Amino acid sequence: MRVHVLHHAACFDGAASAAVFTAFYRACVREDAEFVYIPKAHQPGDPFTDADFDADDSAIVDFRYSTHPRLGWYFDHHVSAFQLDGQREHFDADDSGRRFHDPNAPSCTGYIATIGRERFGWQPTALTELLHWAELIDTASFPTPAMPVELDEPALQLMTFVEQNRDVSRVGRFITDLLETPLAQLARAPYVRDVVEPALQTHRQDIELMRGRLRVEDGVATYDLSDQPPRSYNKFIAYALQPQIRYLVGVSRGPDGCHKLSVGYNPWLPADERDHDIAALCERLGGGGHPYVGGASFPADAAALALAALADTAAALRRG
Ligand SMILES: [Mn+2]
Repeated sequence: MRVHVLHHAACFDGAASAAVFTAFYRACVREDAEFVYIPKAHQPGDPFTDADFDADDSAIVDFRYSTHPRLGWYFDHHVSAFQLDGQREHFDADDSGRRFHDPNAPSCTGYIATIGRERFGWQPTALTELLHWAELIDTASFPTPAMPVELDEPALQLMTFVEQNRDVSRVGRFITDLLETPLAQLARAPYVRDVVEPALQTHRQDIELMRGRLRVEDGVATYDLSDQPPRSYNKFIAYALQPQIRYLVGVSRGPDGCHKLSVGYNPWLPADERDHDIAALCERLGGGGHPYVGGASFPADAAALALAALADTAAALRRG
């Protein structure tokens, strides 16, 4: 009895969802099932293939829906779960009792545990630590800005492993280990260190780079990293360096080479003290987002445009 588990790739909640689904399935459906984990990344159109569903049973967790006739189980909490024509209607018409979607669930990992408890009488008591961290990480509700930057907690090192690992052959083993090994012990495993150590080294260099570039004026911090090679940065570094700032605006080059304007309201300040709609500020620039965080993208050869947008946005935020 083989079960394919299709899960969001390179995301801690995706890996933890696959692990918790496995424990749920063994407890409530079939104890002797064997699991194959298949990471899925976003792409335009239908990201799934027939081979994804070529098993005795299948599940999609923390990722987009599929109308594939062989889909068994579905658990997701993304607003963007139903992107193709007819998918939402297909989901709504399903009466198997095996497909679940709640855009208000803080993490998909926690959502699987909740459905397991409420609908199937499952008690995921052995998974308390994993459930706690998956929820904290996916909602980014860290008690301090230092926590997601120092990355000292074993769970945050495992998050770093999931985000940076490029070797698909390690994924299945990692998900199995998440179920069977205390997080502190798994964070010390040699195959985890092989990925985490170089990532932490780059991250420490990023912290020093940001320390040198960050400018604060009237509670608004800005940075210009447009001269750096394309890559992604830990989005909390500036808040850890300057915890009192109200807004953060910066330009960097994303992994695709484009200039990326990032705008945010300090998530550690009270939500009701925000006096700008960041989504609206970014929409003026052809971007978008949420009231408290957003961004806009500019072509790889348009650094000047991106830096002008940075200056304009910072000036608007300073006017308060
Ligand atoms: Mn998620």
